[in-house]
Amino acid sequence: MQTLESAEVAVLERPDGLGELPDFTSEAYKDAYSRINAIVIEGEKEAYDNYMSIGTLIPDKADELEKLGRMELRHMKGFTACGKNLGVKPDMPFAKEFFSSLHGNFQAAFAQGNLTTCFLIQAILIEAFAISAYNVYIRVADPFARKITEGVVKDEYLHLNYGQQWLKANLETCKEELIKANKVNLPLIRSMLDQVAEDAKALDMDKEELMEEFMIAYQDSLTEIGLDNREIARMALAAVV
Ligand code: PL3
Ligand code: FE2
Ligand code: FE2
Repeated sequence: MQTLESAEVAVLERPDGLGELPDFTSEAYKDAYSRINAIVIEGEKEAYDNYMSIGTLIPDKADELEKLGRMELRHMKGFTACGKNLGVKPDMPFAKEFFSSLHGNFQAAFAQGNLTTCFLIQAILIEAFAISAYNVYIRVADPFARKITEGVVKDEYLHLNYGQQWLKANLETCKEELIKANKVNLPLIRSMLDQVAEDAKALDMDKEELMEEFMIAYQDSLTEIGLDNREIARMALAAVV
């Protein structure tokens, strides 16, 4: 596949009119992209596995969950193409390590049949993290990746919504577990964001913007699930204390 070379690339404007897009051919950009691209590919692959796992715990919803899972595989392929298009090799061992704590917590919850924690980790925390990252990335991505990411982020809202609906329908019995699982796992998302911030910056993605987008998706989803403002504030505080 043909890759981009500096000489061929004209300076492009951001779609939001806030200046120029980064130089997608620079070594600094490609180096950071090798880790970010791997994180996204690994995240989509694990999302597929997680929805398939959740499906085994709710047999009458297994078909729906498999549909969500298959969307994640499409996302994975899309982001793989984005890396190829820039001539970048994704650093997959880095990405596996990046997800290992959260992955371990999902696996432990799944082994105990703890659907509340599984849905919180995959459908709320990971999807809100993905939504925040993709929304910010769309503003600074190369045109090829922007198109792909715009399609993906629409699906991620469906996934967030799916988790919300399940937690909402079961809130009476799962609220305590939800709050407990959030206390353990939201700090992991926070530290993942801290770890990725420098590489994200090299792609012109601002950390505060990422946090802002995350908080919007996260708090909206807790509201939708049926928690009140005080409960949401308490839960969100787990990210800072
Ligand atoms: C589930 O649908 C998706 C799981 C992926 C989570 C990825 C989080 C990404 C954080 C990295 C920030 C940069 C994003 C750039 C996008 C190519
Ligand atoms: Fe996805
Ligand atoms: Fe998703």
